[in-house]
Amino acid sequence: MQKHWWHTATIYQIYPKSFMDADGDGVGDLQGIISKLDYLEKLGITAIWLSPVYQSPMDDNGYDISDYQAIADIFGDMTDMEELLSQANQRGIKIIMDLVVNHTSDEHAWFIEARENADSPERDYYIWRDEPNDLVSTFSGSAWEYDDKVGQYYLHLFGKKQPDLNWENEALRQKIYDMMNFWIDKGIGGFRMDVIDLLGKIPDQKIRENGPKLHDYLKEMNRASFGKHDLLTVGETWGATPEIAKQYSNPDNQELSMVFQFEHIGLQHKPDRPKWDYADGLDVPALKCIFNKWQTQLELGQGWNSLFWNNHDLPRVLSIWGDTGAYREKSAKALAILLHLMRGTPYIYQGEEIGMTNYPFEHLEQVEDIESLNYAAEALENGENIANIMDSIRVIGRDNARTPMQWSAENQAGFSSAAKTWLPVNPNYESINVAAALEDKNSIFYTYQALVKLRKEAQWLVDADFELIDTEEKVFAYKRYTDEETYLVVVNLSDQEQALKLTCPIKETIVANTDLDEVVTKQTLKPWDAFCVRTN
Ligand code: ISL
Repeated sequence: MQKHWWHTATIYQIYPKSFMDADGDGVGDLQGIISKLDYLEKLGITAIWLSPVYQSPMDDNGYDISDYQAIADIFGDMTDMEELLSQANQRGIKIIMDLVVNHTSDEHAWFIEARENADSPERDYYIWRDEPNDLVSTFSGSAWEYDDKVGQYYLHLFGKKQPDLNWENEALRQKIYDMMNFWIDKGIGGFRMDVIDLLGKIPDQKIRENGPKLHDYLKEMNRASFGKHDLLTVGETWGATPEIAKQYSNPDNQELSMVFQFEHIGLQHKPDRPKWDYADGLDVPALKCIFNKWQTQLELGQGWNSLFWNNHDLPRVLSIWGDTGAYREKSAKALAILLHLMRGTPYIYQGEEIGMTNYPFEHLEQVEDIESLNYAAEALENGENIANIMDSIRVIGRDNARTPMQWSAENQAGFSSAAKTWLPVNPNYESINVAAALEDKNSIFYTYQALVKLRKEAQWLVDADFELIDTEEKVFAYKRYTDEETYLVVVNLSDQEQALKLTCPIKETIVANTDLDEVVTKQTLKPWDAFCVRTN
């Protein structure tokens, strides 16, 4: 198998509005990110996945792009972007840009032209129909919006201000590849591809994900842009199975480096229910089955996994699956150890490395996220009571991940000098913040730092096979083994003691959040105990 830099990389996701505000307007910006590169270098990450910083009316915080080759004023300008690239590269950190090409903003010049001029090439860049069908938007309501000027409906699988692009149009595809090359020429490290599995949609047949031409488009994109460079490409694919993930990530297919699969995230809500109908607690046996399937079915050389608990659309993992009370630090380390020692490329979402938690949202007025707001409006219309709606938003809403990064115990958590930030700072910032984490040698930060370093140095993390070990229900244990070495990872995913039979002698401790001698003597795991050892 050809080795790439991303096989041993850990990626750090930045949500620009919430990372660091340098100009004091209450919103994060590029200069803010630049000012924190030393911190990221200390963490050791190889690349930053930068959520969109392009020009945008910010209806969906930048996932609604009005110019792919310009920077949003709130974040800075192209000079700041170039400075970020060069300052990051000097520290050995690559920048992965977010590629949002399922849709644009309705304020993109293409859409404006498409609406105004029936004869323009741009008209066919979007998807117009005389009559809507019953496709619904991910952000509630019909996926079709009537346009007065055109006298037809356009498709929007997300917000009304996010019209879907028509990938059947060859000229449009070429424009996208040109735009990708513009960024590649600037020296970026790759692309994270927003809802990439929707590109092959056939709205008339109500096919959204995994349409028949999807992989042809990706092969074409690969040939026309990143294929000639050693870049990381990761597709967001909610509908991927291991079989589908191999189609994307098998090197022979020349499509993408890897995809984000969301099967484990599906455990956050009740089966076959909308995400708002969240599940109580973590179904550990189901989680084991899912990771076992992905780890064993994406064989080395035939596909590659990405590993994540968090992103900007998800609740904070500690709040939904970990412990935010007495075991906050321990459960954060346990979850990190579980994830980072599997095969794949791990992703850390800003604040995860210090154990940030959900925000205690109480009123709808505190909510900014379009998905949550549209859901609330629809649910209220259907007679749902506001307390239940707020309960769902508090547990699973996207703003939980988007409150400002907590840098210190100072005003606004050191994120901004503004009196009011775009989303409020979590009241727990006085104890949960970067400054405190850096001072404490036992903090979550240093466990992440150790895992990132291990990922860079330990070849077995790439090569070794994975085998799930049968244990107590709430214990997640697996082996990673090569011909020469065997590693054992054991994680207690509960706040109860668990019995453990450790039969092999321990040759070396790789990482642990607990006193291993005690575990061995008592053959018992304390709440949230986690470790990795080499057993031969
Ligand atoms: O989290 C989700 C599942 O209910 C959705 O909110 C989310 O829209 C979906 O995961 C797709 O996400 C991506 O595309 C959206 C954007 O709002 C998300 O932030 C982005 O990650 C539209 O561009």
